[in-house]
Amino acid sequence: MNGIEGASLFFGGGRLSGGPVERLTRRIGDLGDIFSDSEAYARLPVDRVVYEVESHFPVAGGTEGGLFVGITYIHPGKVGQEYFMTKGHFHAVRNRAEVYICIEGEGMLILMNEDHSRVWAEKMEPGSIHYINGHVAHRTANTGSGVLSFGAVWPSDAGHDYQTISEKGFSKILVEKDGVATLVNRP
Ligand code: S6P
Ligand code: ZN
Repeated sequence: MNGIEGASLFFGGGRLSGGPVERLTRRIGDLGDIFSDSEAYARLPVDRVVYEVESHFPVAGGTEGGLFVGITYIHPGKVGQEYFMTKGHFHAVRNRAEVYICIEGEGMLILMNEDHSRVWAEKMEPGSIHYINGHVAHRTANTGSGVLSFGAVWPSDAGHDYQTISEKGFSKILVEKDGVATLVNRP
């Protein structure tokens, strides 16, 4: 043995493999509280897949100093005029930052400050790298016609606060307006 080892994790062919990988699927039926147009939402099949996440957790959740890594795949689609998107969250430990690296597709990273007074977005395209400050809520939307996929790396003690978003939402939503992805005030 020469002491050289392969990586324990590998991303290729649109899939994370190698080390232990946890897979999560979010379907229309799981996302009732995030989309604004409830009539358009009710017309979609509850089992339609909106996004999938593959994550590798090398240490236990809550461990200080470790990192988690994941790949998110958002399918193309809209609920009314609002693009398919992730639930979105703050980190439970608010000062924990995160990095996203876009792999494939077209999308937007939607960000909101802690008192919900400001929402802004960054364009995601293959190769774009996004540093998400701690204290900032983040969600991603697929604005293209194919799958949007991106890698994420975040601290193992960050945790997720979904509750605040499910109760109050983001103060702006991303909709298609005259063919262009546009942030508008939440109706
Ligand atoms: C975790 C990181 C991503 C998201 C994933 C799904 O901190 O931000 O892996 O978990 O994009 O989004 P959500 O909002 O449903 O967790
Ligand atoms: Zn996060």
